[in-house]
Amino acid sequence: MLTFYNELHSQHRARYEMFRGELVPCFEVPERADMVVAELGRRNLGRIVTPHGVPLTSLERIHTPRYLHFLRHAWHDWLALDPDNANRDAVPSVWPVRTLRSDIEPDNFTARLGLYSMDNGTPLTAGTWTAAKTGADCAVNAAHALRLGERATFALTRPPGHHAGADFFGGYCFLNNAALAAQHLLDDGARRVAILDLDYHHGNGTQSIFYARNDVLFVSLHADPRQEYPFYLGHADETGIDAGLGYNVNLPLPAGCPTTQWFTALETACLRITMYAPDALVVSLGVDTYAGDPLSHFALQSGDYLRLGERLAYLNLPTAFILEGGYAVKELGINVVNVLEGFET
Ligand code: SP5
Ligand code: ZN
Repeated sequence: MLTFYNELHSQHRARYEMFRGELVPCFEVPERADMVVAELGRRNLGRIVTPHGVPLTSLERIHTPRYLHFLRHAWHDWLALDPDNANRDAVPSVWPVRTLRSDIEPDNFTARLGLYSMDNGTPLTAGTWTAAKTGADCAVNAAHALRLGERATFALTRPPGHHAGADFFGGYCFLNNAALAAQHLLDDGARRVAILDLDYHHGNGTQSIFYARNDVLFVSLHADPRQEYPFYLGHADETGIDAGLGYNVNLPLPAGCPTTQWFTALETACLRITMYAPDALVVSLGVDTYAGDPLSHFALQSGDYLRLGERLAYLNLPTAFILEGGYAVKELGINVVNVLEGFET
């Protein structure tokens, strides 16, 4: 499987995230991607290449110009507040919730940080833009390679993307790599694209981006948002609006549910995708569904990821895999590469 690797991912290296009123070491660490590269090297799974840089106009197909402008300049603006900020990550602390206005962009950096984010657990660092942009390059290149005839491709990148919306970051995500890949496939001639989101957490960003559209089917298996992040989206009654009505499918599962229940929901998802008859598939591949994941409460074992890959191959679609979450760092490479290997065999 042709892999596009973001060699600059480690430029995004956040120190601490807020958890229960305390700063704890970040879960989303550079070692995650390193583990996947190492495992790909150990198994015989095809070439690993560096992506070509895509123009900002490709990112503007999904993200708003003012959000992209904010993200590109955020570190510079943060340093302008205080040179000592070079040793501190920028963490949001105030948000325009109900009754407050979000149509006026404040001058104040702290206020803009809140306007363009959804939580305080996603620090912005010196290299965040570089890492996220190169990751988006990987996703768009992975999509493009499908149009050039590859059966399947893999965007090996971090930070992840599926929580990022058109104009906000959060959930460790800054640019929505899966959405960028799907949009690129459409811009390149595909009529319909399905996105299957398998991360433990609901892909609120991806859902919101395509919610009123019928040229992208979004199907997600995730922990019930009543119990788990992102909390405020991902319920089963969210089925799309306007032209998009019927093209958003959420399959929330109780935290702690057995793996048989997860695979039953996967079957429902696969049948819905087959009915849609898309030209291509984008998989938001989070493996925080693993039993040993420190953030999550599903029970998949490493061997289950081989079975998952086999089921996805049976859909018989050109497929771009995009790495999302997964925080059991030691087993992350094995679990991710098991999906890819299961797909190829
Ligand atoms: C892409 C992705 O998987 N994002 C997940 C974002 C989750 N953010 C909330 C994390 C809450 C921290 N909980 C710590 C539990 C320690 N036992
Ligand atoms: Zn996740």
